[in-house]
Amino acid sequence: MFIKTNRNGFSHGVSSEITDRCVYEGRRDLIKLLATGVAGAAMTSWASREALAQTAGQTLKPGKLAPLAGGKSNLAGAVTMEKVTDYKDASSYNNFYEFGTDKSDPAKNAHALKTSPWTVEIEGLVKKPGKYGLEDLLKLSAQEERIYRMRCVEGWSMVIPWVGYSLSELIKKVEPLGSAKYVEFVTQLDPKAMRFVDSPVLDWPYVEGLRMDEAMNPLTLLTFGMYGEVLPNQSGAPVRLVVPWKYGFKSGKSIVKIRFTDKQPLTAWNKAAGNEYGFFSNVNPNVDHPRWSQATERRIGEDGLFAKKRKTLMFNGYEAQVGQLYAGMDLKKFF
Ligand SMILES: Nc1nc2c(c(=O)[nH]1)N[C@H]1C(S)=C(S)[C@@H](COP(=O)(O)O)O[C@H]1N2
Ligand SMILES: [Mo]
Repeated sequence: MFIKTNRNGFSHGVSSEITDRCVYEGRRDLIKLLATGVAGAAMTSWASREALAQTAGQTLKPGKLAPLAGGKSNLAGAVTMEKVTDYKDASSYNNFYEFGTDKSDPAKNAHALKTSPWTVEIEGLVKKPGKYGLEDLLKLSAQEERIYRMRCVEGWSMVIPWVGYSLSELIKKVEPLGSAKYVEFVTQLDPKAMRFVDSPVLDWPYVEGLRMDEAMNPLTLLTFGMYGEVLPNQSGAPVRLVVPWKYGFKSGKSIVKIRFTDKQPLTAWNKAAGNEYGFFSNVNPNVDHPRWSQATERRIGEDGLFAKKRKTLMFNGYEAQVGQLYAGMDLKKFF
């Protein structure tokens, strides 16, 4: 099945739920005004009132972790006016199989992970390989808060304010060779802290990969925090990837190695069940998982009696930003 295309080669059917940048920046201004106590006068438009209600109830209520050093709140990239998922849900309903396969296991067990000191090794087809300390990575570029919609292959979704910067910033600094076509992400394997890694569910360490152009897309976020704080361990502390147009498993947690290669990386899920989890794994309502439909999703926090399932959006709603990466590709074949 091909994605619907227009004359430019890709569809611009953007969800009305995604707002443009100026609306969002308006929202940020409102928060600043709120801090100085003059918000009332500014609350004229529906959007502002919506934003205020949302922000007051959500983003200002993080967890109890340290604020993320250098984390800024200037929004960039695709943002959404959808209700931000409660911090409590985002930090207690997780997939991090190294700590158990139940959604509540990571929050219970991931505290055992030692996240400091932490280094990320850059290797492979790159001019500036080496070990980069977390502090160096944090300082490498200005961080931004970005609210991204996340979609898991199992059919649930969340809306989370992540803090980090485009992975492309790091990639540009380490100068990959022209022969580098893919980026492989290797995550932490610490059998003492990760009690589930003696199970054969996956071939540990958890490995993920992106094509170079996907890794360079500005939406791909090297992520250090969420809700303005450092990442809780269960969310992939101290550094993870967030690739919002792909199913959640492409967003590797607790990354220790970034390798530039000319071959498509063998990823953990691809090895475990290649017929179910393809390398691309773009969110696509038209391509079902062999065992279930991907046409709808359940937003975590909305699972009350009357909560409707939502229709899954092509590329998770980021089609305008990433659709051209796949122009001409048969997405049923390259799922
Ligand atoms: N190292 C590692 N990273 C991982 C996983 C994992 O099991 N181990 N699970 C993935 C899956 S399936 C999803 S849906 C997301 C979940 O991220 P969240 O818990 O922050 O929502 O993390 C991804 N990254
Ligand atoms: Mo997932």
